[in-house]
Amino acid sequence: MRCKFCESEAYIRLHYPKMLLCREHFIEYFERKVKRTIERYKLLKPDEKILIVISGGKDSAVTAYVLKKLGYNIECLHINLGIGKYSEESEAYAKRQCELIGAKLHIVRVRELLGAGIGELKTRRPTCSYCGITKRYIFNKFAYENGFDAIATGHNLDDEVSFIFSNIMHWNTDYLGKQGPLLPGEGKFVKKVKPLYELTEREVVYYALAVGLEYIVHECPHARGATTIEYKEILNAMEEKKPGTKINFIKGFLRKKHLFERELKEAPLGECKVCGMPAQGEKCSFCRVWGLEEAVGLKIK
Ligand code: Q46
Ligand code: ZN
Ligand code: ZN
Repeated sequence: MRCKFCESEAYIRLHYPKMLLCREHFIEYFERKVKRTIERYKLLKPDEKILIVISGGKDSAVTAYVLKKLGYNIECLHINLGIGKYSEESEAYAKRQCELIGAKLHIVRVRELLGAGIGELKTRRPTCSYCGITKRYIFNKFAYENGFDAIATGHNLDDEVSFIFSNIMHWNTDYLGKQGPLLPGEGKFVKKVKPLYELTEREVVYYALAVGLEYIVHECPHARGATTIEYKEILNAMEEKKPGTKINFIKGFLRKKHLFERELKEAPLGECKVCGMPAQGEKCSFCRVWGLEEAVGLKIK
């Protein structure tokens, strides 16, 4: 079967819009879509310094690859979580990806920084909960201390739709008012953007393969992704029956987002007495979880 635009063999069949594309034309389509997402939601300005948190997975690698190709000023950060072999492998992939992309890579290792890896800390919190707190703190503080204007993450359309869908199914609507492709910066919180917001997971996988990006396929041993995967499967079945379901769902959500904004429960933020970053109590959740009495420094030496 032939590409819609040339005589070459088709590389991918897109369902919405419906068309067959060869490898070259798919790459072009994908990059144009990222560019349009950035413009439509006013995510980035051409002169901004952007940090991309590279996990070793496909989404962050593709984000870095495309932003670099579109001419943005990017640098990458990999956070080694200290989860045995999984983290070793992730770091190796992150290094290889940044070599291929031609981007500068910074590495922060949780065990070196905090004395223990994720999963080894004695706390009542579930592992993924303090892992999330740790990652968000490190990438925000790293970006803040080193003068980055924005943090770009690899969230794709499927991640966004399944997140919103599952939260609505449980009427966990507290934070939906903050969801979207752009979270503006505020005080010591650096702006966060999602350039792959309108691209499906399938398109991201095909793009990674098309440009030769290798990525980790093993899951973190702490992952309990079953429910997310179930929601993604349900949404994929709906998409198959009615192409365009996902993108229309997300666009409708953005139009109605204001309905959830008044539910945002945001206590005014003070400053953490240990590290000076925004905090709801005396200490920020990161310093609390890790029992810190002294701030960790993330400034590049
Ligand atoms: S939160 Fe949990 Fe992930 Fe951290 S402990 Fe692993 S699964 S890496 S996305
Ligand atoms: Zn073609
Ligand atoms: Zn703190």
